[in-house]
Amino acid sequence: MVNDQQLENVCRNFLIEGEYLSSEIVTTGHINTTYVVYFKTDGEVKDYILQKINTYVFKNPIEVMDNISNITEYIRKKIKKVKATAKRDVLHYSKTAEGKYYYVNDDGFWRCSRFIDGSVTYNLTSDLFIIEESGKAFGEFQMHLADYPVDKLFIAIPHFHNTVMRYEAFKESIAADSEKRAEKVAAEIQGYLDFEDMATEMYKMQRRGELPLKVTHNDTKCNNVLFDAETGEHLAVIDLDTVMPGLVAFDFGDAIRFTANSASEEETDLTKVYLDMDKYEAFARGFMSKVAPTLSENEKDTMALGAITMTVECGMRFLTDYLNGDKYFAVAYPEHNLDRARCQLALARDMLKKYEDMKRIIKKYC
Ligand code: ADP
Ligand code: GN1
Ligand code: MG
Repeated sequence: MVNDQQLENVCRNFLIEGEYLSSEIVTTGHINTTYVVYFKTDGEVKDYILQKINTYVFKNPIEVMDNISNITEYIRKKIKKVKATAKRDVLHYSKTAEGKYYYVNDDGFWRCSRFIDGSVTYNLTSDLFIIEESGKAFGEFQMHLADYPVDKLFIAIPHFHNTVMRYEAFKESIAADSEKRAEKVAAEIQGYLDFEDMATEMYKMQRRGELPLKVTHNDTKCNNVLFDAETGEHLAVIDLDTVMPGLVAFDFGDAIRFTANSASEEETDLTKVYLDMDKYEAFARGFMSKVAPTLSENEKDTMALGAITMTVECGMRFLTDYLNGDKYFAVAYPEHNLDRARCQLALARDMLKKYEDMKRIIKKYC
């Protein structure tokens, strides 16, 4: 943890003026460390988001920031063609005196953006309007970047949604068993191994040329969209570190596993964990309203499989991290990653039961 003095110092390096008031830590994300900092300028309170990038996860943070500044600029230009201002629709990062979008000190690698006025995020919501809006937000995001020059994209985390490699890493962690935790979680390990054929199918289809790579977000949790606090309409899509070539259905699926879960990703009472079909349909309606016209038959047919794949992949990543000693995801207690892995497994199993219904709903919105 860094103190107020240190946070203020970082902000000054991003040329923020005025009187430093206070800060709060934001704990929704599992990767970066995020603070809201408040300043007073000309009698007005202004808030900023200050983030310390996790350089264990993002090994090339400078390239990641180049990506993000290029992407946000690209989206800003598109929005400005149809709207007077893009202020609340896309992130705006601050520069240092040297014109850089990052600042490095002994504490780490920092970036700073304007807090988007009147915005809120949700970790869990039953409001179907909000859920449909989040579908529209991620669908629109893909459409904005549909013609983005792919060769300009830096690959922040190679093989991010390569489920074949994710399974290999999982099996290596089981074999190494560095924390002596494997025996205790044998049932969960078997549960994930049972999904291997299904959860690696789409990656194999892509390799065979049956599914195209497009510019995707790759981390489509509901808390990576900002919503207008009053109207609930979607504003900016945030957390752009993982924008890379990927499968459309993986963006759909990752959102479903988070947003259409009846419970939160952290739920430990597994009787509360299931795929909520109303939430599923609301997200599908929003997302498909933006992307459906651009999809091939294979893409449409694998949308629901994308949800099962992302649920299995995410849960297996939590379990892998648990076996490795919790090095990747931030944890609040020793069994945290195991609890998260159990929650995703319960959800994946419920999706399997509802698979035909999930596919039927996609067809309805194609
Ligand atoms: P992480 O990679 O750790 O998930 P995020 O970039 O998603 O980090 O930020 C974490 C949280 O901080 C978000 O879920 C959101 O609540 C808040 N947040 C981030 N950027 C902004 C912003 N520009 N305006 C308002 N809230 C923001
Ligand atoms: C991480 O950064 P955050 O909390 O939005 C992770 C995602 C996982 C998610 C699970 C770069 O997302 O891949 O799906 O946790 N991001 C990275 O909650 O690994
Ligand atoms: Mg996030």
